[in-house]
Amino acid sequence: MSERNGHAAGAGAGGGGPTGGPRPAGPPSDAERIKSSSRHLRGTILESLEDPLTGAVRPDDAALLKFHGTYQQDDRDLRDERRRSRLEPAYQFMVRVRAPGGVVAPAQWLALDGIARTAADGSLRLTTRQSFQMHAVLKWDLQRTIAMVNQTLLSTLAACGDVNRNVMCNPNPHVSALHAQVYEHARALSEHLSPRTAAYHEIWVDGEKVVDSRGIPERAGTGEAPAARPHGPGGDDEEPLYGTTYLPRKFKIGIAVPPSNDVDVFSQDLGFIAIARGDRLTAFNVAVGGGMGMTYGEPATYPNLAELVGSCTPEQLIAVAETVVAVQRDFGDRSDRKHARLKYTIGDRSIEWFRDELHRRLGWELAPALPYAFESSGDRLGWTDGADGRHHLTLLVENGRLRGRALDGMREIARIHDGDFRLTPNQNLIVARVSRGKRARIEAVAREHGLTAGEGQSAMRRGAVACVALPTCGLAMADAERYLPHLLDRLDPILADAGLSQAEIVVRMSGCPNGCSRPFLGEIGFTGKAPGRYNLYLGAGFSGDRLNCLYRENIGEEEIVAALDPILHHYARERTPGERFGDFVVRAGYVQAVASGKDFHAAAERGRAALA
Ligand code: SRM
Ligand code: SF4
Repeated sequence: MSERNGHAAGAGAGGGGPTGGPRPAGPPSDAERIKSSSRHLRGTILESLEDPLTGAVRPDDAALLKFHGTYQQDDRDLRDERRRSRLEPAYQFMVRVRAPGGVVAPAQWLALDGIARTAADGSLRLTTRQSFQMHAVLKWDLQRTIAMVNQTLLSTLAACGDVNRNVMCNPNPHVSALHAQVYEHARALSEHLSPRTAAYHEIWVDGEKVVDSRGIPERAGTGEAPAARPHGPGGDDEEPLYGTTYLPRKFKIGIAVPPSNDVDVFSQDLGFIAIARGDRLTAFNVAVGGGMGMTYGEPATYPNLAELVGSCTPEQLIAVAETVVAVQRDFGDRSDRKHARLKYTIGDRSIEWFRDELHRRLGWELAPALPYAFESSGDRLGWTDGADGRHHLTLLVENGRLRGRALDGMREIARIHDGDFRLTPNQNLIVARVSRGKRARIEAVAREHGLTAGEGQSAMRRGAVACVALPTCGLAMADAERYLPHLLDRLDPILADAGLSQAEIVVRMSGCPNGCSRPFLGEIGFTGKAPGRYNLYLGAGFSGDRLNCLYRENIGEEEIVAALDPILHHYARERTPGERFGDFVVRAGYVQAVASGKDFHAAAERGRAALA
């Protein structure tokens, strides 16, 4: 790597917005102070965990805990009641597991199932980045819970925080030799970009209290305070890539294997598109600067799709990823967290600047991007046959939540299964590599427990994705996971009436504009505004290659149904052969085509003007 963390030198600070150049450097945000004084993520987490007077941790430690894969939350359904009873909020922790490509073994499934039942709220949440979340873990159980995750040879380190997160990858490694090769690259990337801090093991795995008799944190067993040791915990070389302040913001990588764009490769900070000759992986196209989150009323924030900057060989993949991360580390905005993702670093300077900087640091140039074609971003539910004679069953998990009978069913399957499990980017679940002898039994157990491939349901429901939102998410403005099934109950009869029950229309709902369900890539997208009220977006590309556009703002259920009913009927009547819903609503003039992230708000304005 040619350059070290330069944020303090003011290289960061981007962001003059659409028209021009990086913003002048502002003072580092509070998050930067917390990171830099944390001695590589140690902070006072251990003391916070041991404080018997509260179910919460200290605010700085709550920020640091994210890097360790856990978020402090409180049950928002209970907030008012607890306030009235003069009790502190019902503090609890969400624990997120990191599993590159979403792959886990049956023994790991059983261990996570056990944790969900004994330490969490009895559910397992499959996430939109192919990971697991467990909710409602109490502070007193946190160390035990994370230790148990590690005992299964999984980790929570870097599941959250200002680092590279779970590396996504098309989850069918056994369908072809190509997928298997790509999965190995996802694992290697995940490992290479993992933080190196020893704090994680000290706190969660070794379980030792790392505070000396004076209350000064030290590395267990050395008797030496960090300040005395330049290269010990907290020393500069503990994190060769991330340095003492890690990245300016979260960083996400996904690898797509065409024709599937299930990982929504253009929503990633760094997206790779596998290019193959037959079953042999030959190259990766490289796309940079994607992201979904924005803030209402702040047009300088916007969702964005990553742009292609070239291609590399499989052997060059890690060098490219590390260098992209390093550029963002050194130039990302460290003063305004709403402006700190790679999409703004590039947006403020230009994609040409970024490519030049990447090439300069690599010392060689990416080759031109290679041709590829995506067909869809959805999952193929039901049974598929692998090249190795094994079978794969993709089950529909509504909004990724497994509890009750469905969770019991999966436990039964894990007990008999000798292949593995794969979480999909659409929150579904693949029972992968099922041997011929076990296929009938697994299918029977699934059926007995109501686990299906969505037979008999509308195609819209089979492909729908909603984020967690209420009651656990502290940022939610409206329900998503708990509400989307109900809204689909209202839309299903309209689809049936229009003859669209089996039309694949991508629907995504998020409880706020942070976009955890990637709602701006929904042909129909919703983001929460207030309880029961949503923004409605239309017109994304079916395979995740165009952002959608705001169609109606802050509307409730009746208005949503009233808005969509005529459009769905219009689509049913007047679509051209093969025309996707997202393309139709643009052609029919319901919304404008969004050309890029910087055009996202302007396109909505153009649409309003056109309708006025
Ligand atoms: Fe997310 C924050 C849940 C995928 C963009 N996300 C959160 C938090 C941690 C709320 C918080 O900060 O307090 C949510 C916890 C809710 C809860 O109670 O569990 C949360 N995000 C999720 C998950 C569980 C949604 C789901 O239903 O599956 C997904 C976990 C993924 C994982 O396993 O790692 C999840 N989040 C995403 C995605 C989709 C993706 O990565 O492909 C996005 C959009 C892509 C992107 O990053 O731009 C996403 N989450 C955000 C943002 C907005 C970031 C931004 O740049 O503006 C936030 C808020 C923030 O970071 O400040 C956020
Ligand atoms: Fe929470 Fe908003 Fe993410 Fe939904 S989109 S999980 S409401 S942060």
